[in-house]
Amino acid sequence: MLVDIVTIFPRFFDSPLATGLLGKAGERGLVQVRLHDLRQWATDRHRSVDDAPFGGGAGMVMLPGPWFDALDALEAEGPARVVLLAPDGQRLDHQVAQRLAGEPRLILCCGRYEGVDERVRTRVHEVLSIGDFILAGGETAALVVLEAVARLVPGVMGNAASAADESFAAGLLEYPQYTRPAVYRGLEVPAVLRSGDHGAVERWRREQALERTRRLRPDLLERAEDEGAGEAEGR
Ligand code: JA5
Repeated sequence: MLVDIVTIFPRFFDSPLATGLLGKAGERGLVQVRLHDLRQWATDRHRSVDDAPFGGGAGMVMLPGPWFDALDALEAEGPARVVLLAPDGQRLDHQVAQRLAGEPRLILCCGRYEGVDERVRTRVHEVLSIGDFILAGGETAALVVLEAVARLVPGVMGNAASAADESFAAGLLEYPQYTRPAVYRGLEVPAVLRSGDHGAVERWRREQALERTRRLRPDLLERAEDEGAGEAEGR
């Protein structure tokens, strides 16, 4: 997968792209990320990418020109799914991440200031949000999208992660995890996990995942039911 990121802060992505899963995916050529400074498509001698809003009001709005020229240049290289990060977008979830992971190429557009000129939206295929809060710009949201998507690209992660993904895709939270020591400051690891009875461990984990989901995220269970993932409840 190829991911083009357009931003006025390309260096924002340096450390995350060099680290951990994204670093390894880049090294292995499974997820290639190219960073583009929006200012390279600015046209005045100050390389401006923003101006005051028509109608007045606080702050600045990103100019349409640099965005249209950036997308003209990048799309001339070939087809890509163009995504704008903004608080009014579709909420990112596992299903959206899976859909994007199947795309051969994404262009992630990161706004700053008070946002981008509305006309830029005529050039994007979809708008995504990572939650109901305001950020200083789209970069953090783009990074969240990138990490959620990259780990679903075939070959980026091993089988253990795939199994956990299936659990989330089925609409359940993960079961509780423990490692050594068996007793830490008086806090005990549940006996079943040390019993050696793999069937009992399996049943306990499923029950815990279900109980935890019911208690903390009942909305996930309702959705799993709607989608016919009833086997999660033993049906
Ligand atoms: C703010 C100029 O999904 C949460 C998001 C908040 C936020 C995003 S995405 N983009 C911007 C922005 O501010 O461009």
